[in-house]
Amino acid sequence: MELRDLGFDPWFQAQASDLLHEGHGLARIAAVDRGSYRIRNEFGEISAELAGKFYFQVESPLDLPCVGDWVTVRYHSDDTAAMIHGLFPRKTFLRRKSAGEKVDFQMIAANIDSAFIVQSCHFDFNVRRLDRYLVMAADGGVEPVIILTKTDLITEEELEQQLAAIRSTGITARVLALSNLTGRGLDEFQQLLVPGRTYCLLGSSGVGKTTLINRLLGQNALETKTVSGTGEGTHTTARRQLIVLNHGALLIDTPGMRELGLLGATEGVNQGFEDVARLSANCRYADCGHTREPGCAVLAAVTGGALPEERYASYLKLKKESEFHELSYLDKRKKDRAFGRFIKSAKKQMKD
Ligand SMILES: Nc1nc2c(ncn2[C@@H]2O[C@H](COP(=O)(O)OP(=O)(O)OP(=O)(O)O)[C@@H](O)[C@H]2O)c(=O)[nH]1
Ligand SMILES: [Mg+2]
Ligand SMILES: [Zn+2]
Repeated sequence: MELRDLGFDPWFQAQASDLLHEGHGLARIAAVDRGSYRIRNEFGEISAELAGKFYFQVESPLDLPCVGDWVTVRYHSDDTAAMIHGLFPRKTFLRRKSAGEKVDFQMIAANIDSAFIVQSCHFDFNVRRLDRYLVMAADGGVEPVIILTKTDLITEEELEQQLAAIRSTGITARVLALSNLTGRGLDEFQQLLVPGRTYCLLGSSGVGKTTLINRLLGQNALETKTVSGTGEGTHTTARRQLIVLNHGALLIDTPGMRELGLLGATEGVNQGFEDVARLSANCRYADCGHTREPGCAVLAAVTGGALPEERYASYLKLKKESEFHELSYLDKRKKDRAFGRFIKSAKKQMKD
């Protein structure tokens, strides 16, 4: 296997001369487990740790390597372990607001070509939540594909209704319905996967993300768990993990997300709502908030029926949350300073 097969394309190649020091190698983060890492290179997967001096460059948790990242490493112990020295810039990323009140981002995965936003047709289906994931993907420059699982548990009519519900909101992402049980849609899914490209599975717990990967691996390589009757999943997948499929596509499995909070930049909101963004080009005022301004083309579209009211409502809700996030950015800086103090004391400990 070559680095190119792991996704090291010309974009990363172009940065390598600046980052790669004599005696160092290149590897991709395959998993993160409480400060220790698994990295993947041409030869396989090994353990790695952050080099002490790495901490000197870290200003926020986002500067730490996450699954999918490319790093420079120095090998030791006969190349069975490594120290991570440098982090490549991220071509794309998936991040979310950390759980709880504090506004801060958490990296989910980096350098993803396509995100599979997975919802189960059964219990889990929710268009508003889909929107949130779509904004998350847009925010990080990742192409989204919607995957509806467990079609075996609903009728064809119900499935048609769900597909129609997605289309009627103006979502333009590709949608694929499948069943891990009957195998419906699996061929089509497999055809989406291109060797050397990286995919990330996102979605609630219990929707069948890991089962889908197991179907592709052709064995029960990864652990899954039966969900309770209400569809309420217990978290089975504990960590994010990069898996190399036989035919060469790279897939990242993630633990289900319980809560999907704020997703980020207003820009992301606009990208998730291209229909609203397009309409707003005709608003009288360039900074129109689309709530009560005279000459607002978005409001006119709602009144005229061209823009569904629910779609408008979820746009407003997301926008509000996003603005809240931006206001809270100063708070975040404060937190980053606290994090800086933590790093400083870690450095001090290393010197002692
Ligand atoms: N009926 C049916 N059950 C499925 C399907 N796909 C997965 N399941 C079942 O759903 C349960 C949960 O599947 P997992 O693959 O563990 O779900 P997950 O999304 O990986 O969950 P987390 O790892 O907790 O995020 C298992 O019992 C699977 O057998 C499907 O298409 N149809
Ligand atoms: Mg799982
Ligand atoms: Zn407007």
